[in-house]
Amino acid sequence: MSKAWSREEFEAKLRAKGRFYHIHHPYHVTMNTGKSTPEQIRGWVANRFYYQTTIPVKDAAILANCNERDVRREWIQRILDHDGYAGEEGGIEAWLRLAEAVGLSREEVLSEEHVLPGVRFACDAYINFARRASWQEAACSSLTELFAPEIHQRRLENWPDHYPWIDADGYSYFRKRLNEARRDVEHGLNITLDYFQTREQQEHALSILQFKLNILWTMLDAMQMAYELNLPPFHSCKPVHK
Ligand code: AHQ
Repeated sequence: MSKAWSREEFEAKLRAKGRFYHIHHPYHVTMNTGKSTPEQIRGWVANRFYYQTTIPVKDAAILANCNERDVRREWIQRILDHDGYAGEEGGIEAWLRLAEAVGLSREEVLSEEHVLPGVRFACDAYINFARRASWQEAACSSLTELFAPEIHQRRLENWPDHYPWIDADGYSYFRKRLNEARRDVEHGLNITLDYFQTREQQEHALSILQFKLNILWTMLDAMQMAYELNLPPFHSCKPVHK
């Protein structure tokens, strides 16, 4: 078996996976270059809401599997960041404000009526992975956030000019996430660099990160089919005669 990578080399290999990050997905490039229609933006916000609601459930699964108090006392912050607590509305509530800012109603987003099958399956795969995997493996899967600060920053820079019709109040989620992602990824990276020691374990960590990159990419594939290519689920099936 080949020699383990040094800590620096291992971190560099993890960061090199950024070339597969969903910032490079055509759907995201279209949004960030101002070419998305309001329907395509609304489709993305309504579907990504489902992803946001799965994050605290995923993080609770990690806590349930984690027997280390020092790790739990830091990891639990992620649940509070999304669900909120007395005096802090939380990310899910902020995402609902983004939804209203792009012209969706809270009810239709909360109803999940717009959530595409492919998006649901990808998000549910993330939760089920976190339930079944070791807490260290699940921590490693959150490392796509190594690349997240840039994606939030790009939206804050580009969307207001490209989409003047979006109420700027909706952007608070991206601003909030900038700092939270940086803090979270510091913790997740240290867990990963400490835990995956042998070359085989390090390669396994890279495949876990690829699995999560696949989740993010697949969500946008489903949205591209439905909202850009006009090939929503069952598009080829005979319409039901009312
Ligand atoms: O808003 C995002 C978020 O709260 C999280 C949690 C984290 C995880 O635990 O996997 N990943 C993540 C991400 C968020 N936003 C995505 C985006 O493109 O806005 C990026 C995504 C990630 O990089 O995994």
